[in-house]
Amino acid sequence: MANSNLSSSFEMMKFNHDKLVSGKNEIDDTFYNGCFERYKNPVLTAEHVPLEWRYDFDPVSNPYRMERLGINAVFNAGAIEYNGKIALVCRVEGFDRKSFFAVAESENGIDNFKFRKYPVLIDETEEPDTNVYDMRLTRHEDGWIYGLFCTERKDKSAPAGDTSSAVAACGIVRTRDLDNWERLPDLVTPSPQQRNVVLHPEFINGKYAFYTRPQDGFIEAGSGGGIAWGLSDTIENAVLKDEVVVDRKIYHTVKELKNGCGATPLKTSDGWLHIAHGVRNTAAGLRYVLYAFMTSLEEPAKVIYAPGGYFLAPVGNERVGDVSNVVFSNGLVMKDDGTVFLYYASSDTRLHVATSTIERLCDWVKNTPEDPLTSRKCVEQRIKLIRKNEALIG
Ligand code: M1P
Repeated sequence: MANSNLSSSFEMMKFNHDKLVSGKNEIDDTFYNGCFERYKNPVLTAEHVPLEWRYDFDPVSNPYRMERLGINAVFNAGAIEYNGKIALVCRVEGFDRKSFFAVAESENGIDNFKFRKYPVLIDETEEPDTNVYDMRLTRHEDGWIYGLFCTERKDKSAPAGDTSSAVAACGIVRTRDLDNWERLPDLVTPSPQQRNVVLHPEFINGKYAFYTRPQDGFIEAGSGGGIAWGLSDTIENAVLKDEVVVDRKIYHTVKELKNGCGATPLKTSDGWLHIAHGVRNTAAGLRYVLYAFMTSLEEPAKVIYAPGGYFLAPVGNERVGDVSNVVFSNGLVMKDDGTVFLYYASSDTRLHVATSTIERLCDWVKNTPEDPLTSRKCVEQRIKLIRKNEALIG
C-alpha cells in the first residue's frame, strides 16, 4: 500500500472516530419506570478510546495500519463534577487484560465524552500492582479529591503452578486536578482481601471513614458479611482496626452471594443515598444488579431505608459481554439543581448513564417496600397494592 493511501486511511479512521465521539445520545423512550431514564447508546466503549493510544501512525513502522495496543473494554468509572463538567475516571482494559485509569470529560454528562491527552500514570507502592481497577472518587471535606481503587497482586503464598490466585487490596491516591495523583499507602484492614472500598466524604469524630467489603478469597466474599464500615485516624497511613457490617448479605435476595458499595454516597436531606451492587449465583453464572439503600445523616453506618429487590438490572444488549449478566456502578454525580447522573457498566464491557433527580431517588428509596423474604409475604404485599388500586380505579 502506498504511503499516500495509508495517510488517507488514517484520515478516514479519524473522521469516523470523531463522528462516534461527538455523536448525540438520547433518552431511550421505550423504557419507563418513573425513577430514572436510560439512554440509547453507551457513553463510552473501547471504540471511543483515542486512536493514537491504539495505533502507530508511522507508515514506516506500521505499513499495514495495524492496531498495536488494542483496547478491549471501557467500564466501571468513578465520576465527579469538575470545573462544571462531568469527569469520569474510567477502567480501561487493554487486549493484554491489564486495566488502567483514564479521565474522560463531558459538558452534559450524557454524550461527547473526550479522553484527556494521556491515561493516568499512578505511582506504584513497594510491591507493584499487577492490575488496578474500579476507582471511586470522593471530594473529601479535607479539600482533596481521593481515588480509592482495587489493586491486585499475585498471591505469593499460592502453590507453585497456581497462576490465578491473587490478593485484592484498596489502593489510595489523591489529586486536585485529575492529572497529578499522589499515591498513599494501601488501606490496611483486618480482612485478607478487600474490594469495593469507598471513602465517606465527611470526617466522623475527626476520623476518615471507609465503607469496605471484607472477603475471604479473591473472588468469593465467603464469610465476609457484606458492606462494612471502619474508621482511621489518618489517610496517609490508613488503618482500620475494626470493620462493622452495615449492610449484610441475605439468603434469597439480590445480595445473597455478595454485595459491595457503588459510588461515594450522596448526601440528601433524608440521609446518605447509596447505590450498591448485589450478586446472586445462577445456573448461568453470577448475576450482578444494582440496589439502593439509605443510611442516617447522624450515623452514616446505620441503614434507615432498605427498598427490596433491584434498582437497575441489565437489559437487552447490556446482558451480553465479557462477563455477561452484570451491571456495576462506581460513579454517581448530583448537580446543584438536583439532577443525578448514575454511571453503570454492563457486562464488564461498556459504560452507560442513567439520569434521575434526587427527589425521585429519595422517593424510590423511602417508599419502595422492603423485601419481605418469603413468597407468601410477597403475595400479601402485592395483594395489598392491588386492593389499594381497586379502591382507586375500581
Ligand atoms: O465481573 C463483575 C465485577 O466483579 C468484581 O466485583 P466484585 O468484587 O463485587 O465481585 C470486580 O472485578 C468488578 O470490576 C467487576 O465488574
